[in-house]
Amino acid sequence: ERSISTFDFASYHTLDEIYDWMDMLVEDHPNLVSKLQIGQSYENRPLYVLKFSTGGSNRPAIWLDTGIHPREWITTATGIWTANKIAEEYGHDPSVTAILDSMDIFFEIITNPDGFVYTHHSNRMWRKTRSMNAGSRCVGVDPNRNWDAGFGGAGSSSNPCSETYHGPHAHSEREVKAIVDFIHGHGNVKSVISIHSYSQMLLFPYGYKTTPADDYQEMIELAKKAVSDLAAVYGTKYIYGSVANTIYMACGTTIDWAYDNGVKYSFTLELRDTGRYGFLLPSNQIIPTATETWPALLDIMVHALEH
Ligand code: ING
Ligand code: ZN
Repeated sequence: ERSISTFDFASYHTLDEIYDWMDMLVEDHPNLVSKLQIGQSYENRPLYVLKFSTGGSNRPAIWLDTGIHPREWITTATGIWTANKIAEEYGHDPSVTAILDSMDIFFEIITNPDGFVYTHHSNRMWRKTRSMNAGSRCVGVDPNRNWDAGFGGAGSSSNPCSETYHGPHAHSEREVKAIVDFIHGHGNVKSVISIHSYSQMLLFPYGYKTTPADDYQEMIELAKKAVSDLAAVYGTKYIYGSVANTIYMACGTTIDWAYDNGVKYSFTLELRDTGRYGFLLPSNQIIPTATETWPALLDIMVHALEH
């Protein structure tokens, strides 16, 4: 019998297993969770988003995504645990309850399904989409360099064979365009949290320039609180700051596009670890990683609720 109670949150799963889990979550929480399709991938897979909502119409919303870079398996696994946690805690945890009493949460767990499948059967280290590049034998575009925010600049490549290839034009990738259209169409998204791994960082705009964002002070204070609450769980240390000043210049990223399009609280988390296992984080770290990340996510979501 299919049941959420037998789903193993401590293991990495295939695309089909995760799609089945999504349906189970919806079945178990029909008044809270629904599944939307916001588009199709290059290889025509559905792009599903879990919607957590207690009603209203076009409530202010929080967007979360995991797995935009498919080799970052810990992000997808953390996304599954976190979505389940949100569903379980509504009506119990006061912060989750307050958030969902006036906001909606949209969660894209498998943001790059073609790449995710590719990491399972061909190349575990795949980062990009799986689209064909005209005039090149190399496949794929970096979906975190494809956004219309400083598109094509420093920290992205015009070479289709590069891991950071920005693509032929902004939003060329269906997986990116689907989110752009969704967020624009929604019009009331207050926070975007785009989850990557690895390096244990909490990052915010900008990546395409080193000048501080207008809301720099507010973001740095929120980030400081979030990493401190994360560290309080198991002592895991995160650093925080703007992308350009903390990790490197990066143009065409999700959070810069979101911020420049009116989403004030736009953050990226880079989950465990700092390089010992890197993208191949052992599955016995899934639940600890998700557990410590949870208070940081709540801090950002509560802040978006209160501001
Ligand atoms: N790191 C991110 C990357 O795309 C990042 C870091 C996140 C840069 C958000 C800019 C904005 O390079 C990984 N590991 O993907
Ligand atoms: Zn990434």
